[in-house]
Amino acid sequence: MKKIDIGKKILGENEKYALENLLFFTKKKKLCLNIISSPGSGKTTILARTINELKGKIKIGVIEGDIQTDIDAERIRATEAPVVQINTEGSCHLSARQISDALKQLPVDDLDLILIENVGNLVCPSAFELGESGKIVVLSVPEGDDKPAKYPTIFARSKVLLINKIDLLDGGQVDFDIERAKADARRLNKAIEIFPISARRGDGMAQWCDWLIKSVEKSAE
Ligand SMILES: Nc1nc2c(ncn2[C@@H]2O[C@H](COP(=O)(O)OP(=O)(O)OP(=O)(O)O)[C@@H](O)[C@H]2O)c(=O)[nH]1
Ligand SMILES: [Mg+2]
Repeated sequence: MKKIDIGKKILGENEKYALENLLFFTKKKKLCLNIISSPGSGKTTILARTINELKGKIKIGVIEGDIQTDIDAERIRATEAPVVQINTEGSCHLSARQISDALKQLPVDDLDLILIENVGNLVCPSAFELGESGKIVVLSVPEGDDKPAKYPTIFARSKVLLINKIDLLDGGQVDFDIERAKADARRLNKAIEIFPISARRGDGMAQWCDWLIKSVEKSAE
């Protein structure tokens, strides 16, 4: 009996669209970042705060990926940034084809930066390239400082690690050794940039936004 490797087939189709997306972003000189984390680590909160802090400096469009609902797109719409919601209907990650379709609904030529919020999951989205310029991994302190060691792939593949909810470290409500998380992430990925932030209170947002501005400028060269 002939064995069909379905996993390989899906990746093959995904890689074709990912390459098309990558060429699209390169040709248009746009930066596109794929934001990946566990559910609830603060991706949408970070996106909304980043958009508001960069108003007048960088024009940002957003692609929201969720299994169901347009709750996150509504939160982004409140910032007045253009946004497209994708519902994956059960799938634990976005696909490059979904991004290709969503791009047709965004005013890409008027944007400097496209931010993709992937489905909340630390594992599956790291295996599916979307054609993005880079991945951003978010780890929030209540999840524990051992996550880079336990889920290495996404930390090894990301350009930036945002350690979010550092406001919760005040008063010792949460045990999280920032130095341990940083050291483990750097062991996996020497080049990774790390920004400890609080999307709620604003700590570290200036450094993260500076990195975004510089990266957008580099893409536009
Ligand atoms: N204390 C604190 N809470 C935060 C911070 N950032 C986000 N939150 C809270 O964390 C919860 C989840 O935030 P979201 O932004 O919805 O997280 P998400 O990663 O987009 O979640 P999914 O899209 O469901 O994966 C919300 O109650 C936020 O208010 C932060 O910096 N500090
Ligand atoms: Mg979200």
